[in-house]
Amino acid sequence: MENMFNKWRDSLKKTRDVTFGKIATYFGVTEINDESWDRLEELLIQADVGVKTTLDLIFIAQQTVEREGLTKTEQLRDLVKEEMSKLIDQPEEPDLNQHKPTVIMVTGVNGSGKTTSIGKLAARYKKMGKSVLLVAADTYRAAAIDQLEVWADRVDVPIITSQQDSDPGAVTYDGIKAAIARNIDVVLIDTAGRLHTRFNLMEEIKKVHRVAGKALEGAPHHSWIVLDTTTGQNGLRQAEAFGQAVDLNGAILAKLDTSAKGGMVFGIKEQIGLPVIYAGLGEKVEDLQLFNRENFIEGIFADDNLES
Ligand SMILES: Nc1nc2c(ncn2[C@@H]2O[C@H](COP(=O)(O)OP(=O)(O)O)[C@@H](O)[C@H]2O)c(=O)[nH]1
Ligand SMILES: [Mg+2]
Repeated sequence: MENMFNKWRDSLKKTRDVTFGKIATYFGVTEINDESWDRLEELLIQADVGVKTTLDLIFIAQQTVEREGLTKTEQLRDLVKEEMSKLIDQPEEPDLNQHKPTVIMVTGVNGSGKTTSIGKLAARYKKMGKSVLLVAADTYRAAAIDQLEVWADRVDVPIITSQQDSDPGAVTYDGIKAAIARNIDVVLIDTAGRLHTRFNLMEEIKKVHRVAGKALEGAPHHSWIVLDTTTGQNGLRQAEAFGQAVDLNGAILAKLDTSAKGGMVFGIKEQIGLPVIYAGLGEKVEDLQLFNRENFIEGIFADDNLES
């Protein structure tokens, strides 16, 4: 698992350099005083952990410091790391054997990483021995359909598409029916993501969700939002808006490797109550990985001076 940790550590370099690494270096030699608490609060907020989560964390840490009589900031750092780890869950790989097909709807704003994540998931599930079918329900831009087709070719899985500007509900229905007819294990639905403030988009997403249930009772079995880590707290507000339209049950955190705002993971759990299931650690197919809590926490606090 050593290599796997290295991948996480490398991908989290920006997050570490800009924020969490500073916590690690700042806390080490001095006594805990008022200034340490202020500094900790400042660093956590800067890291996009979110105000509420930050204040909760500090409250818990202050209680523990008092109760256990801790005096060194070094001890405080370990405590913060431990408490942060408790704030997030270790997800399990979603069970794809419960339904046939398992229908997964993927939402999120334009550019967040939906299509790319779907391509990577298709490859992942195929490798796990599952048959996969893609549905191009982002019908607004011809380029969006093309992009998903490129992934279908690359991963070598079937895709159901329609003409540009056609009804996304109709292609969703056709896609699920085709998957049932072909005995497919997993259906991944790519959706449009124009600004979440647009009423029509939310209505459309609700419709795709509803139509999926008409094509197959209980579908979609999973509804995941893709969040672009570079958007930080803004991304969380997007998730809230999508969450009002459809029942989300998980998040995919894309572009963790290009962002310094990895602290967003904590806000996703606490502010919108969603587990992060997968994380995008890079551009390559295998770079979409099951979120790994331990690698994430160790990665954001890693000491770069100790690297070989
Ligand atoms: N570095 C990196 N780039 C990513 C990741 N996920 C997506 N991207 C890039 O983000 C851009 C937008 O992705 P796309 O899937 O088209 O977003 P969509 O509009 O939500 O479908 C593309 O250039 C992707 O290559 C990731 O995890 N890491
Ligand atoms: Mg797309």
